[in-house]
Amino acid sequence: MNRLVVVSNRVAPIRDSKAAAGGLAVGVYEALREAGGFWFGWNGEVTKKPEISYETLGNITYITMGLCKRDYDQYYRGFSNATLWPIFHYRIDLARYCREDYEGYRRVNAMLAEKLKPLLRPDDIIWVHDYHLIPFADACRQLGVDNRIGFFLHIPFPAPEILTAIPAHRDLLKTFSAYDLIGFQTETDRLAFQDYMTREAHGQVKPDGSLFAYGQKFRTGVYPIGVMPDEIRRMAESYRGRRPLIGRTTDGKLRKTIISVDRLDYSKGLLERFLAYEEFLDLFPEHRRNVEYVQIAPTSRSDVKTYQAIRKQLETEAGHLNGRLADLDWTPLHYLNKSLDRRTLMGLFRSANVGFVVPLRDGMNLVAKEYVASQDPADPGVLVLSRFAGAVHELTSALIVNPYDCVGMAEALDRALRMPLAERKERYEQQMQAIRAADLSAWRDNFLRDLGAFADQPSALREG
Ligand code: ADQ
Repeated sequence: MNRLVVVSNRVAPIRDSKAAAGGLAVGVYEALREAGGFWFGWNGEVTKKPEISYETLGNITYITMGLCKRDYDQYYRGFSNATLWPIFHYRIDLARYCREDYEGYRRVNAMLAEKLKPLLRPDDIIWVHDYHLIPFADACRQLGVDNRIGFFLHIPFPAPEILTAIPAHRDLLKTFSAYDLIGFQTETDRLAFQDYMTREAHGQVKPDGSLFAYGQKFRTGVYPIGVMPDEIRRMAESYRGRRPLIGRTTDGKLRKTIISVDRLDYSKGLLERFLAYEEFLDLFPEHRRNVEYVQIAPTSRSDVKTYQAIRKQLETEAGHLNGRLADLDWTPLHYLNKSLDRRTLMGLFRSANVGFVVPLRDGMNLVAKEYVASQDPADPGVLVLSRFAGAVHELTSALIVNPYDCVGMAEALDRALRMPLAERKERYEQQMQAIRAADLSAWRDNFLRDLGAFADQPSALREG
């Protein structure tokens, strides 16, 4: 078995997969735990003297380093999160571009490639993750690295009309051709990428489905990231008996609950959902006092300006909603800016009647899958899901809503809360089938299988 080398922006040694927050970390960890290898990237620290450090836990070695302030500002806070993130989520209005940031982004990718190169063996397979590291393979190739290198994009890939708003799009997109395989969450994302390569870069789709552009042949594929449904269910079940306090009335009865869990990010549509919930309480006043909505949203990227602005808006709307509607014994909205451990989170999902997952744009959205996988099959809750989450391609029997349609979302909440048990069960079973068919192991195995298909002739295949 070839050794697996994973490269991702942020690397934090995982001591317990149950404690690891989120899909990327858990997925990569599981892949590495089986194959053995190392995980390479930034340790999350900003330091004057970035030094490499090594830590081995089981058969995974974590090789990490800090970033100096300038690199952090230009590569991470600047081009990755103030240019690429908004544009890839269709928010040109929030994007900021400056040449120095782009140069810093390229420079940090080159620096990381230089640090990685001496650690590589010829038959290592390199798997690079996400938008921070698009030019990473190109930087490796320039240093003579001939290993197989695959890339997986966790976020959406935008239509070329949006993408070309990045002044450096030509230089950036060319670097994709240094990969052997590029993976996307959905076919929509893959087609948008192919569209750019054929229309903007004058590339061709070969009869075998691969792309030829910039003098290179490379493959693309769709690998929807999944969850580990059995583990989630076990975690959720083990929470039983310690039912969360939310939803309890003063006379001990349980109110119905709606739950949302997201990083505090403008792409997640948090403001839109607060407004829709208020609309729901106005349109259907019979639900007042009988329902509570819990939004858990730990702050993220709080030193990027747009994130500070959205946080303020949410605080204002949450205060307004509760101020207008709450009573001594009823708080309609619980808004928590904190992280919870996964077991508690899965327990909360299981106890909530509705999972309200309505991002404005999302690569996949694992919370949607986690919510469904946490449910009690005998009495499952209802998933209300945005048509703009990648997960909608698989979870077709959720209640699908348009997050820009406030009244439509309010009506969906009403419908979800009233849905009869038989219908809830039927929808739940269909969603579980999809979740099992594309679980986390399938994501990892299919991607690595396809990347491994280049084993016999790595460089020959790469030249058209
Ligand atoms: P994210 O944008 O972070 O991921 P998501 O897919 O929902 O979005 O994953 C978030 C993960 O963090 C989930 O596993 C969730 O349970 C966990 N999480 C969120 N809030 C939490 C909290 N308060 N406490 C503890 N855990 C919390 C990016 C892309 C997505 C894509 C994933 C994986 O933006 O579209 O699905 O990567 O590819």
